[in-house]
Amino acid sequence: MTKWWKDATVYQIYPRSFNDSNGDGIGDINGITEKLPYLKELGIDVIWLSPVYQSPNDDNGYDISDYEAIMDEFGTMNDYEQMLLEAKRLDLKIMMDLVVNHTSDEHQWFIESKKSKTNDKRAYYIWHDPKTNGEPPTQWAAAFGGSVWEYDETSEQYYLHLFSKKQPDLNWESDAMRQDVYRMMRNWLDKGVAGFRMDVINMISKDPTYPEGKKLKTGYTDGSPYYFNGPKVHAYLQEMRREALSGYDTITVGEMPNVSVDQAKLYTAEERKELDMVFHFDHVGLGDGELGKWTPKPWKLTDLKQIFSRWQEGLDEVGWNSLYWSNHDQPRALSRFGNDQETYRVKSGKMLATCLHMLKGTPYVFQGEEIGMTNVQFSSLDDYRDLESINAFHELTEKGLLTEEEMMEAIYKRGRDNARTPMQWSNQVNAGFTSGTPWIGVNPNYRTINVHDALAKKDSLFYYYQKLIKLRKTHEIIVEGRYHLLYQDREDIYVYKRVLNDQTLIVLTNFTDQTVTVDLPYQLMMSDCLITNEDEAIEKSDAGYQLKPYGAYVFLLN
Ligand code: TEU
Ligand code: CA
Repeated sequence: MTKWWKDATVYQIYPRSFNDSNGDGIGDINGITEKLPYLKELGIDVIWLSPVYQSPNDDNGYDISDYEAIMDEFGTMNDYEQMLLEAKRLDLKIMMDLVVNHTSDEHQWFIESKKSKTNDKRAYYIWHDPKTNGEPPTQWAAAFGGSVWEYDETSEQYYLHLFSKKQPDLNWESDAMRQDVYRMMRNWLDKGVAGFRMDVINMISKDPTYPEGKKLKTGYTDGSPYYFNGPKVHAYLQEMRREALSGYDTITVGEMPNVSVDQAKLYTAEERKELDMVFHFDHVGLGDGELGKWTPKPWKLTDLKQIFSRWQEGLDEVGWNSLYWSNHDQPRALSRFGNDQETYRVKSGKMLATCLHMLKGTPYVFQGEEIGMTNVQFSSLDDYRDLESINAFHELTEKGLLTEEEMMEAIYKRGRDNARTPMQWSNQVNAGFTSGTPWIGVNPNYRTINVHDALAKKDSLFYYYQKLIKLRKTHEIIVEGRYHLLYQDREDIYVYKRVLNDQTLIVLTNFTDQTVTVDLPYQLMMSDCLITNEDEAIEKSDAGYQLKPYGAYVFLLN
């Protein structure tokens, strides 16, 4: 199969917050179809759609009750097929979110499974007897608060849910369950989708002995060594590739919250026939404290560079990288890694984009990133919608681990709703997202940050992304060049080169609001500048090249 996704750029749509076509306050499929020409203009190749399947929305669609139906709020299967047709006409591919570590507890499989120990769907989920004292098999903490085990009165057993109790984990040990999943995947591929982003796919194989984990601050234990990258995960992915994906020219990316470079090599080495690439979490976890993202500490550029370099070098010859600053679970890229104050917002956004898009791998752009959307601060917890933030607020404040003020500050910095406020299309009411009442508040800065204004300004972030996306198509060195980090100990700049045959690409980025000097041994002024966020050519003094605040340049030396 071709490796068309190597020079492709993927754009992530979080449908609920993208564009509402019928005024009910919720983004929908027809809203997406309407905006496909906008995405075409940006120049992306693939759209990754966060889940659009039938769901009771405990976790905004990551709790699926029917994999073969479209969520009522998002429209109909007919709307979906229209969207696919229109995407095809524009030569845009659609990548679906595959959430098969768990389903909703309202999925027919779980409804059956729960009926009795002898039901033929019982083995589709993970059921365990209580300990002799009635307690659950382990004290493992669930990702969204509380225990991973939920007691079921009817059958007097516990079921496992690594996320919320409305997201029971599927039992991948069941052959029948796996075959049903593969069948479902083939149905979507037959419809014409281009592939899958696989939700927490390195969590599907559990240690069958369910050992107790180490104690956490909350009183629960850490079960993660026993469910990440488990004993059969590679066998399952190879089987999935054989039985669901082979014969289709797909793009696959595995979301992997806990993965090392060495493990990623196993997941993505071509000859092993598992996945094309993975999303690791190393850079988005920078600054995590003892309560993880809820006790954020400042992060260091040298650490970020070390992380990216480890992945660039590690997957240089084996496997392939995916590149991202943000997604629907993360704060906005600019607020997290750049500078979201108006003076430097667009400029630092361009710098971040340069830094990421010149790396080796497939870049992912999260909706709104291309216009420089920022984090939001709602004054009341009532304005938040994400179960992760809401549950953590209650659990951590009730246990006295954080004050309410500290928790709100943490939500402002790292909460998932930062990424989920509506896409800002214009300076009209509700940012042009809906004519009704949006399901989550619009970021009040839509009056200055919106698509309409970005399209009207030649030097906007939007057109800068457009140019970066195009460069990848026209310069093989951006796709294939070998990566080398320069100035690894500097806390202010990220400088690297890419080398292919006799060509060298130099990427210079300043992560600070100060002018800094870099003493490079290259005649940059004489070479081609492929892209920069500055109005002027780079200047050289006796001390070296001058990089202004958040400045970025890319040079091609032949
Ligand atoms: O995310 C997996 C995941 O690890 C995150 O939920 C993470 O725990 C949290 O967001 C960061 O603290 C995937 C989806 O992307 C996410 O939206 C879902 O909630 C989750 O799986 C469950 O399906
Ligand atoms: Ca709608």
